[in-house]
Amino acid sequence: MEPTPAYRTLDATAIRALIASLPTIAARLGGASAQWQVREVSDGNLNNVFLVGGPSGEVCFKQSLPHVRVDPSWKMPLDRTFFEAEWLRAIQPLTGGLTTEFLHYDPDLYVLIVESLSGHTVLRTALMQGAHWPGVAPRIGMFVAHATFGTSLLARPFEDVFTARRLFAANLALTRITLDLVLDDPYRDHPRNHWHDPALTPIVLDIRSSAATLLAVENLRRRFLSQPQALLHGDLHTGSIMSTADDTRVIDGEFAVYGPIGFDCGMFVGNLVLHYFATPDRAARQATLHDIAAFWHRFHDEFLALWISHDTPPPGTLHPLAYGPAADVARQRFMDEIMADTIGFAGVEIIRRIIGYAHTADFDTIAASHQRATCRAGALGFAYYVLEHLDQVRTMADFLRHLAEHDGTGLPGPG
Ligand code: SR1
Ligand code: MG
Repeated sequence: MEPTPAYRTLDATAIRALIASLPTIAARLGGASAQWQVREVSDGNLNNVFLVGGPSGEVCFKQSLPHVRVDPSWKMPLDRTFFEAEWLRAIQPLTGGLTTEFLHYDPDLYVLIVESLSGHTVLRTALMQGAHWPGVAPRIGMFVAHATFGTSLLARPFEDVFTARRLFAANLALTRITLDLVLDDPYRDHPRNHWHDPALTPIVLDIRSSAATLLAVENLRRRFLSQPQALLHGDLHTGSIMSTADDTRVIDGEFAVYGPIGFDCGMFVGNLVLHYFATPDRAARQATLHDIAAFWHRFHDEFLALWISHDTPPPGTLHPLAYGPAADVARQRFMDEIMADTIGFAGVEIIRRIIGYAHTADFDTIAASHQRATCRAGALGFAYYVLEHLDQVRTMADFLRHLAEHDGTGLPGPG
């Protein structure tokens, strides 16, 4: 897709001028536009992001670039802010205060303006700084339960769901990125892949020659493309979450697409596992195990509660669907399917963050390079084990038990 004639990448002066033309947002900032501070905070791989502040308030200003921000030679269509705006409009009414407030979208400039969260910290950064906020993981469980249940056929007439599926099915460029970077490239030679230490190479070669692992990945790839269960965030890593101890927001929904619910759960769990292996002490690792369990239980219980309350007819009325014991079994099967997907997608997320294109900063806190390599090898080996033994890692309890037992970090034990 070529930029429209009106498109140009905006600098601080142009950002002030654009916001000055939007009375509601200008009023939110207060004062005269010349006074507004424009601060670039671009952090992700794809877009320009600025915080624009005036005497009375601040907003977050995001603009798509015609290329990947961190690699201008990788050309990209601009429509990702459109999909992020549509995702926000779809999930905000469902998820209460767990995301950012939508303020404005400009379809010519591909600009999205949302509430600023400058008092919050990116969750990955907070975790790397040693913060432990036990409320965050269950809040993300609530977020995923409400966002996915509320956009699924379980909650909505098929006409609404099919219309939304058609809209988000056009998010081709970012869905292609997910397919390539998460589900394809790490399992073959590709120039985008890289890893930091040659000590990881034997594990990479083992992964690529393990029939069970490749079959598991192929199955996940098929499920990602062919199970449009609900509207996904599509990139729910710890860099897509901003938090304080008491307030957590999911941001950056530009990868939104209909897909299997376990994809979002697996992205979040996979990133907590990366943090687990990068964590310098056993008490902190224990806390991460609790976070993963707390996320999963809150997601599971909330999703089921929403479903049961939606299916329960008011007293004295007839309900069009079968319910009773058969409905309980059907619900349990669906939850088990989400759990299996969660485990599988967590595995591929861990692998791609260590040997694929887009790594994460979690391991950068470990000073010694040999120890960084050992910790990365621990995470990679764990994900490989999970994918190769999905028949034995069938529940989140299995997953957590294997994680706790997986002693591949090379870090000192207690005492
Ligand atoms: C080229 S985009 C690379 C990665 O950054 C995004 O946040 C997604 O995780 C994507 O896979
Ligand atoms: Mg992002």
